[in-house]
Amino acid sequence: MKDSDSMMKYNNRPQSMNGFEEGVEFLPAANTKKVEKAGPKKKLAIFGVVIGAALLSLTIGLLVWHFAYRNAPVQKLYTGYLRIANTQFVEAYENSTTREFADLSVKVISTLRTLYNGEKDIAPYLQQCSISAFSEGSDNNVVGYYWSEFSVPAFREEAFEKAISELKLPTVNLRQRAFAVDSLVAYPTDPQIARNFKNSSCAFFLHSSAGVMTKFSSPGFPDTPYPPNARCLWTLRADAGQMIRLKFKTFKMEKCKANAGDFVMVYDSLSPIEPRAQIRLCGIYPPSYNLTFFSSSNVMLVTLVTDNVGKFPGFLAEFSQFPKTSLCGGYIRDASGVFTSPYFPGHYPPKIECIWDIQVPDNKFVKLRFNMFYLAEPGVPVTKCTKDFVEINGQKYCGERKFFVVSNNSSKMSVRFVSDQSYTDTGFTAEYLSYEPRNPCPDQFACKSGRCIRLDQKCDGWNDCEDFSDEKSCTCTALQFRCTNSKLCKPSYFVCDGVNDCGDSSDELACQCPNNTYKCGNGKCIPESQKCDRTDNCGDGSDEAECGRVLSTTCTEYTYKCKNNQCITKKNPECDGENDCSDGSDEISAKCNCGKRPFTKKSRIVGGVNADTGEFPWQVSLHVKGNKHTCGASLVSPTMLISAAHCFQDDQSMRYSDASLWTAYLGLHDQAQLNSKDVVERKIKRIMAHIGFNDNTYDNDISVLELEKPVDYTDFIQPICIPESTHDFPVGKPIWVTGWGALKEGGGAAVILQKAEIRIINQTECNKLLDGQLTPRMLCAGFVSGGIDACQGDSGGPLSSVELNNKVYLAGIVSWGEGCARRNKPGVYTRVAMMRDWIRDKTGL
Ligand SMILES: *[C@@H]1O[C@H](CO)[C@@H](O)[C@H](O)[C@H]1NC(C)=O
Ligand SMILES: *[C@@H]1O[C@H](CO)[C@@H](O)[C@H](O)[C@H]1NC(C)=O
Ligand SMILES: *[C@@H]1O[C@H](CO)[C@@H](O)[C@H](O)[C@H]1NC(C)=O
Ligand SMILES: *[C@@H]1O[C@H](CO)[C@@H](O)[C@H](O)[C@H]1NC(C)=O
Ligand SMILES: *[C@@H]1O[C@H](CO)[C@@H](O)[C@H](O)[C@H]1NC(C)=O
Ligand SMILES: *[C@@H]1O[C@H](CO)[C@@H](O)[C@H](O)[C@H]1NC(C)=O
Ligand SMILES: *[C@@H]1O[C@H](CO)[C@@H](O)[C@H](O)[C@H]1NC(C)=O
Ligand SMILES: [Ca+2]
Ligand SMILES: [Ca+2]
Ligand SMILES: [Ca+2]
Repeated sequence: MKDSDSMMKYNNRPQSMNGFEEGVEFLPAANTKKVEKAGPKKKLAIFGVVIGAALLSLTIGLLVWHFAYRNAPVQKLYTGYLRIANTQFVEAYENSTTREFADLSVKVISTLRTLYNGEKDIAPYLQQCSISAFSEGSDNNVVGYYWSEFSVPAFREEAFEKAISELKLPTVNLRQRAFAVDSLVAYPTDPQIARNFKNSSCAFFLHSSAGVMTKFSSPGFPDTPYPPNARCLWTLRADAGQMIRLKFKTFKMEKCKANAGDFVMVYDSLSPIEPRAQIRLCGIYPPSYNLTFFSSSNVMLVTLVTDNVGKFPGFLAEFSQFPKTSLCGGYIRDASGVFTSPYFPGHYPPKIECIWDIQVPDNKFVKLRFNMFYLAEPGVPVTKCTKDFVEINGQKYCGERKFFVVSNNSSKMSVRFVSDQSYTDTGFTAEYLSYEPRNPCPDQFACKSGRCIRLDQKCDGWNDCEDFSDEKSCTCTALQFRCTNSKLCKPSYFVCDGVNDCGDSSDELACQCPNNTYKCGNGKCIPESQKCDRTDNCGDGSDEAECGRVLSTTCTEYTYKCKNNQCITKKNPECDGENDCSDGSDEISAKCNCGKRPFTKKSRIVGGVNADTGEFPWQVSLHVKGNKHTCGASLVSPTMLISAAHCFQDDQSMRYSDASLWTAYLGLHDQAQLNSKDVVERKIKRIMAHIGFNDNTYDNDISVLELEKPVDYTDFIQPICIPESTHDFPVGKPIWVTGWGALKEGGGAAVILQKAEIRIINQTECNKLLDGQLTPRMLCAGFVSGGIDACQGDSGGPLSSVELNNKVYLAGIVSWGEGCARRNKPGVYTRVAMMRDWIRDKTGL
C-alpha cells in the first residue's frame, strides 16, 4: 500500500495490545451458564430435582436422597489469571522449579486463599490452589496463571457459583504495597489440562529467541500416531514487548466432532479458558489452508486433547517472535487499491481495532468490494455481529460472506474492523474503487447491489448480480424458458430436471405427476399405492428403491447384484457404510477403498473456480510428446486410468493412439509445477479405447489406460469409485467437472486445476436441445453456478459425484461440447455406469 506514511499516523493511536490492561473481569454473567452446561454435573442436578419432586409424596425416600444425592460433592476446577502489581518480571519466573517461582507462588496462593476465606459460600469447599505459570504483564507487573479446585455439595452448587462469579478483590492502595493482586479472572475449565502444567509427561515450555523459528509437534509426529486419551500442552513465550506468530505446517487429526473427539486449542493466554480461545482445530487441513495465528501479548498456549479412538499423525507447528507493531488501518487517498485485515491470509490477531479512512476525489464516489470475507465465530449469528465485525456506515458485517459490494453514494467511506479477545478467523480482502456517480460501471452492467457485471451476463438466466437485478425484465431467447410468476428466463435445459429453478416450480410443472401419484426415476407416474409394493411398476425399479428396507428379490437390470447372486433393491447400496448383501460384498474394502478426499477441511482462499490442492485427487493430466496438457483422465486403481476414447484417435499430425507418446501427471494442481514433490509422473504402457467408439456421434467415448508402473496413494493421489451399472445419478443432482481446459473458448489453458458445479439434465429435454444427438451412453449436464462461465473441464476428465459417506463416484467422462461448457449449452459426458461391464472386462476392476 502506498499510503504507508499516513497510515502510521493511525497506528500511533494508543492501542491496547495487552490482554490485561482493562483486566478487571469478574466472571461475566454468561459464565455461570457455561458452568451449568458442563455435562454430568448438570445431569446430576436435574436428577436431584426430579428426585426432589418425587419426595413430596414419598417422604420415605428422604434419607436415601439426602445422603446419596443432596450431599454428593461436585468437583469444580476454575482456572484464570491475575495481575500482580508492583512486581518486576524476572526470567526465573518462567521456570516452575526455581525458588523465585515458588516464592511468588506462595504469595499469590496466600492472597487467593485469603480472598476465598472471606466468602462463606466458597471457603468451606476449597481444596487446593496452584500456580501454572507467570508471564510479563504491561508496566512493571506480572501475570500469574492459576487454578483452584473445589469440592462443592450438589445442593450448594448454585450459591457457590454465584459467590465465585461475584468475587471481588479488596481495594488496596497499590502504590503503597510492594505486592498486590489487582485483577482476577476465573473460568471453569478442563481439570486435566489445568493440572498438566506440573506434569512433565506431556507439557512443554518453549521460549523463542529473536530471529529463530522454534518447532514443536504432537507426540510421535510424524512416525507414529499421537497417543490416545492425551492431555498435552505447550506454553509459547516471546521476549517482553514481542508478539508471537504461530504456524501449523501440517495438521492431520481425527474428523471434528462437537464437544468430543481429538482437537487442538490455541489460546491467547497461558490460561486454557474459553474467553481467550483463538481456535479449535480438528480434522485434516490441506496445505493451502493458512493456519497462522498471532498473539496479542507475548504468550500463547496450545493444548491437545485426544480420545481413545482413531489413529492420526497429528501436527507440526513452529513459532517465532517479532516486535509488537500496530498494523492496520490508515488514511487512503488513492483512487483505487486493496487492503486486507492484518496478516491476511493468516488469522487476524485478537483484540485489535483498525480504521481505514477512504477518500477519493470529490467528484467521484467510492465503493468497496469484499472479495473474501471470513469473520466467523462459533455461536455468533451473522445477524448479530456481537464479536468480530467490519462496520461501514453504521452497518456491521460478520460471519462468512460471499463477495459483496458496499457503497454510500459519497466520496468518503470509513471502514472499521474490530476483533475481540476470543476466536479469530482468516479475515477479509477489500478492493476500493472510485467511480463516476453517473456511470458506476463503464462498459458493464450495474447491478442494484453495486456490483458490475459483463453486459452479456444480463438476461442470460443466471443470477450474476446476486440480487437478480440482471435477470429482471428480460425477453427470453429461444434457448430459454419463461417462468410463469417470477417472469425470469431460465436455460431451457433446466426444465423438468426436478429442481425448482423458477422459484414458482413452473419449470417443473409440465413433468410433475398428478396428485396422489409417484414420479418414477424415468419420469413415469404411477399410483402412490404401487410404491414399495415389491413390484417394479416404474420399469426402472425406482418405486422399490427407496423403501427404507433392503429386499432380496428377483434380479432385474435395476437391482444391485451381490457377489452371491442375491439381488437387492436398495438404491446405490455399494460402499455406503451399511451391510446390505448378506455376504457383505457391497462393502468389501478392496472395492470401497476409493473416492476419498483426504483433506476434510477446505481452504479459505482458493475458492471460486480454482480447485483446492487435493480436492480432486483422482484427476490426471495427460501430456502428449512434450506438448502441454492435452486431455484429462481419472485414476481408478494404482495402475489404471479412465479417459475418453476420442483423445486417442490418430490424425494427420500425430499418432495419438501410440501409448509411448503420452505421459500422465498425478497429484497435479498447477501445470507450472510439474516438478512439485506431490506430483508423480508415469509413462503410459497401454491404451485401450472402446472398440465401439464412433467418431461421428462420439458414442462409447471411453478408454482405459494402463500406467507403466503403479502409483502409491497419497493425500494428493487417490482413486475415484467406479459406479455399478445400476448406480443411479438422478436428474438434477449437482456434480463437479474439473480440468485445465481452456478458460475461454479458443483461449489458453488454465494453469491451476479448474472446477465447476454442474447439474445432471433431463435426457429428453437435453436431446431436444442437441437435435437428437444423444445416445443412452451419454449424459447431459449444465452449469449451475451463475458466476462461472469459464470453459471448464477437458476431454477425458472426470465428472465427480459426491455420494453417501462422502465417497466420490465417476459419473461421467468429459466427451463433447468439449467440456468447454457454455452457459446456454449443456455439456455431454460419457455415462460411465453404462460402461461398467466394459470397464470390468478391460481392467479386472
Ligand atoms: C529450571 O530451574 C532448574 C533449577 O532451578 C534448572 O535445573 C532447570 O534447568 C531449569 N529449567 C529450564 C528449562 O531452564
Ligand atoms: C501425568 O500425565 C500422565 C498421562 O497424561 C498420567 O498417566 C499421570 O498420572 C500424570 N501424572 C500426574 C502426577 O498427574
Ligand atoms: C500465511 O499467512 C502469513 C501471515 O499473513 C503470511 O506471512 C504467509 O506468507 C502466509 N502463507 C502462505 C503460504 O500464504
Ligand atoms: C445510492 O444511489 C442509488 C441511485 O440513486 C440508490 O439506488 C442507492 O440506494 C443509494 N445508496 C445509498 C447507500 O444511499
Ligand atoms: C459516507 O461515509 C462517510 C464516511 O463514513 C460519511 O462521512 C458520509 O457522510 C457518508 N455519506 C452518506 C451519503 O451516507
Ligand atoms: C394437488 O394438491 C395441491 C396441494 O396439495 C393442490 O394445490 C392442487 O390443487 C391439487 N391438484 C389437483 C389436480 O388436485
Ligand atoms: C424429462 O422431461 C420429460 C418432458 O420433456 C418428462 O416427461 C420426464 O418425466 C422427465 N424425466 C424425468 C426423469 O424427470
Ligand atoms: Ca473474535
Ligand atoms: Ca428445473
Ligand atoms: Ca451397503
